[in-house]
Amino acid sequence: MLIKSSHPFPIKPSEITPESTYLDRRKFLERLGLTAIGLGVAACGDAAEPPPPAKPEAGAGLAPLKVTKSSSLAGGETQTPFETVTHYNNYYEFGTDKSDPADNAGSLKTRPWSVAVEGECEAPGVLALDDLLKPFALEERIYRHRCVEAWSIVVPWVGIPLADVLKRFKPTSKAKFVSFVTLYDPAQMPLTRRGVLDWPYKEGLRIDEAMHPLAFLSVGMYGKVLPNQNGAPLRLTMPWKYGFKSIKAIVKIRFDEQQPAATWNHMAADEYGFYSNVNPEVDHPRWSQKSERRLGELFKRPTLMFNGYPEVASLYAGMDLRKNF
Ligand SMILES: Nc1nc2c(c(=O)[nH]1)N[C@H]1C(S)=C(S)[C@@H](COP(=O)(O)O)O[C@H]1N2
Ligand SMILES: [Mo]
Repeated sequence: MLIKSSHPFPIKPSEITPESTYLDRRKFLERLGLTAIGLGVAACGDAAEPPPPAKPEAGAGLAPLKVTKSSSLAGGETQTPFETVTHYNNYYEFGTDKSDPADNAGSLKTRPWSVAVEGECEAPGVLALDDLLKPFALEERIYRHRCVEAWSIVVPWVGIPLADVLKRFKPTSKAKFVSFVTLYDPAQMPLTRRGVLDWPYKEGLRIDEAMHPLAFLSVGMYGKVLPNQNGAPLRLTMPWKYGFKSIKAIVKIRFDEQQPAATWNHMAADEYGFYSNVNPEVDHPRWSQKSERRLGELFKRPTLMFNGYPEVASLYAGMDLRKNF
């Protein structure tokens, strides 16, 4: 979803391109520490250079979280290093380059934080995040996470099944969908003033998708509180859907009767469907979805149907997944 121009306003769908294109290759290799090898740059002659200052421990300063259980739900695949997952982000409120969120999101104030729950439910309300979380034990879920741009990571998230949280608000029979809204605070997110997306960032799910046991609300990862660039203090984690469904910094949850607006779907409905299930058989109009690059790996690997979570298939029984992409 990289946008070519730095001031694309108004943006055209044709200006949104996948990250892993030629232009970004250099940066991508740098992140993997491969430029010296890949470009044949010799490291000789640098003997006089002082050693780089010792880096603080990854995630230092983030509070550790107590988890009651951990489920390995990525087929035993290797976890992507914390450093990679925290320095290669999509979070357009803090800039459109992959390194921008790590540079810019640190100043977001994540406490006090409240979440408004409204719409078709018997017990709506505005809750302090800590009160929202209080009744629940935190668990760890190791999930694959695949961006529509055809890169992927494996992350040990910490949080709560989304269904457990939603049930607390007693959705009525009219609640056919659930929508989520990100904080929109231009004072804390100055780059939103450039336009780029139609803020606040919004996403939505059908209620049965939201109630599926794999649907997850994350408050942490790698055993610690979420870094701001990864969506602190509360983000959705939908492992069988493209990454953009996993909305960050949630301030509002709403039960809807009608299908809600979703940011990327609204921006370019022909490119980003409402469902956005990972599907190697349905290409993005401008690039293939058949394979992906796991960050840290050199070669592409095949993309799996529903990102390797076939247990969600029954949610879509009888649906034409080419039409409902
Ligand atoms: N509010 C908000 N949420 C967002 C985004 C965003 O730009 N703004 N980007 C999405 C996209 S495209 C992806 S791939 C994931 C990235 O999550 P990560 O940075 O934790 O890997 O966040 C999603 N959630
Ligand atoms: Mo993404």
